[in-house]
Amino acid sequence: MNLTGLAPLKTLSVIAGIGALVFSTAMPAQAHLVRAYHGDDYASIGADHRWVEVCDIERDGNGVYASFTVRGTTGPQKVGDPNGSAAGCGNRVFSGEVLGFSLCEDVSGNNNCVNKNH
Ligand SMILES: [Ca+2]
Ligand SMILES: [Ca+2]
Repeated sequence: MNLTGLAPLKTLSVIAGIGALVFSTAMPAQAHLVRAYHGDDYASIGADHRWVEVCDIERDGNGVYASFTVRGTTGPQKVGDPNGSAAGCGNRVFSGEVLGFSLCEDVSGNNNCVNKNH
C-alpha cells in the first residue's frame, strides 16, 4: 500500500477548503435583501437594511439613481452611480433602516422609475 501518492491530493483539498471558507465569509457584505431591476440597471438593499447600491449597467448614456426611503430621515435620499455604466456601482450606508426605494433611469424630461419596498 502506497499512501505517499495521496498526500498531494489531500493538500490540494485542504487549500481548496480554505479558499471556500474565505470566499463564504466574504459573502455577507455582498448579500442583498432586496433588489429591483430597471432593464439591466438595478438597485439593492443589503441584508443589514443599511447598505445600498445603485448600478448603471446599460451603456446608453442615461444615468441611474435611486431615491431611498430611510427611517428617521425626511424626504428621499438620492444615490446615483457616479461613473455611469463603467464598472462599479454607487454605494452608501445609511444610519437608519432603509424601507424601500424608487429606482429611476435619468432620461431627460421622462424619468422612468420602478418602486420597491421590503
Ligand atoms: Ca445607463
Ligand atoms: Ca457604474
